[in-house]
Amino acid sequence: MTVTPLGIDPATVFIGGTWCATLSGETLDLSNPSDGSILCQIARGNADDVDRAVAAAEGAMQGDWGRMPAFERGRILARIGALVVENAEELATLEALDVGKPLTQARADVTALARYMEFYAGAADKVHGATIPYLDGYTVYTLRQPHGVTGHIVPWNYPMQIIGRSVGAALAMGNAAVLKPAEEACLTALAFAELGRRAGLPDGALNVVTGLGAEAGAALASHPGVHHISFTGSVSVGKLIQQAAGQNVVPVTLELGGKSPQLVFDDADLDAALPFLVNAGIQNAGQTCSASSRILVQRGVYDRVVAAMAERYGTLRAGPALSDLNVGPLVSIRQQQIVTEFLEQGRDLTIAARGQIIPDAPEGGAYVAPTLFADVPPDHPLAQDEIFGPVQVIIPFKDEAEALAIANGTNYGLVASVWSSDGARQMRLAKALRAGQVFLNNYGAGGGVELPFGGLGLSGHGREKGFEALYGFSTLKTVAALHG
Ligand code: TXE
Repeated sequence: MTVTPLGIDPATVFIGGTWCATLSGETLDLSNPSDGSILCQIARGNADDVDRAVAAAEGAMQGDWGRMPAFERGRILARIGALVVENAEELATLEALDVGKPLTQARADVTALARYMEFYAGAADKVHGATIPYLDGYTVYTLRQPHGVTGHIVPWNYPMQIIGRSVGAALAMGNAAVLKPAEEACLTALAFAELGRRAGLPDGALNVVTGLGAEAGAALASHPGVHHISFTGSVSVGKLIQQAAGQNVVPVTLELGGKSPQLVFDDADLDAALPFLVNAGIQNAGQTCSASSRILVQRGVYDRVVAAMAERYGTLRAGPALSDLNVGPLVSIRQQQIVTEFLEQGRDLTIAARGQIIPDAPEGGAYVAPTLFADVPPDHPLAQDEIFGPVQVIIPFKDEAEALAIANGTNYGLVASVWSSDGARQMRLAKALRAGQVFLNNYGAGGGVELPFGGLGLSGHGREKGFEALYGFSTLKTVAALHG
């Protein structure tokens, strides 16, 4: 099978508005995690290609793109959003094949990408500075301006969503973007660039260089012509990105995953909570930065919650992405190995339930049976480390203080949720939980593109999504005129 996203040769890169070969002509295999087959060859871009892409982006900033009125940028983003909707089924299929995501979940990602484009289309001309009252004889105001060339290093778990929130916001603010998608899943990044071209993005406003992290990614992160880096991925690479950006003293946005808890109190509406408890853990086979991998349950309802979650796990089926079961394969055999090693570390723990890999799942697929552990000590590696697979741990607690200590007892701080009918408790915990976002009696709030998103601690820093992202993708200039 050779896949051609929207008719594009996937072994090319997109630089200066043109699909072209890399300078080296080298390629990489892109594999299908559902069966281990090769989907196609992708370009193995390297530092030379990144150089060309950064130069093209700088050219766009000096040219039509840099001079374009904000409302025109918004119109182009709106056209991209419309094209995303027009090509929804092809985009969903590409994402499903490439990531291993069940088709229904891939379709939801297409919808999110379209929403990001709509949101940032509307926001493009609504970010402005302020006038500041000052000494007599002065007029002082601020200008919000783009950084210039922004680098976007994107992982494989939600390519479309992460491109939408990061590249969408950067373009809305008038930056010129260089996107380095993950080598495991990059087809929708290519499709996105093609839609941008068709929607009328000026040459160089968006450039895409596929390739390996240690080659194209590292070259982009350390490039002196890049003025802002946004990275979503592992903690270890996040640290490298921050160091590289530090060499050039440019700002970074890091979104590095988490170990996000849901706290279920005795007074919670369990019927409302139960679907969220499991879904937030197994969506995208648990390969979600905001996955809820820890379920903290108060003693009074503990047995009921464990039994109900176990029952749901018993119904989970893992199989090929296009058969659209609840769980797909992991993105790669490497990721399957990482998760399998975690499961090994849990061999002394209590397995409350496991889902099944369907019997006719292809041999070469990267499948892991969804696994639910109960009675897990809060300091166990499975309760501390990001697993990034369809694995959840349940931890009992006796009271609010203990729940809070356990919830805050990891080095991460991305998401937390509280299930309780006690309003005062909700408010106390919303303040005290160490997380970039806290959900009360829900988890994820449907993922709305309007909601700022980001973490604390090892989960990273900076905020993407919503209006907040536009501040991150811009710089503030103070202008003070002395006119007497
Ligand atoms: O991530 P990497 P991996 C976590 C998750 C997962 C683990 C490993 O726990 O099990 O990370 O995944 C690019 N300079 N998350 O190894 O390597 C790479 O090409 C510049 C959480 O796949 O961080 C890809 O585009 N770039 C996470 C991107 O970084 C480099 C999503 C992510 O890859 C680079 C993914 C380098 N030296 C993994 N090395 C989340 N927060 O959602 C790699 N890259």
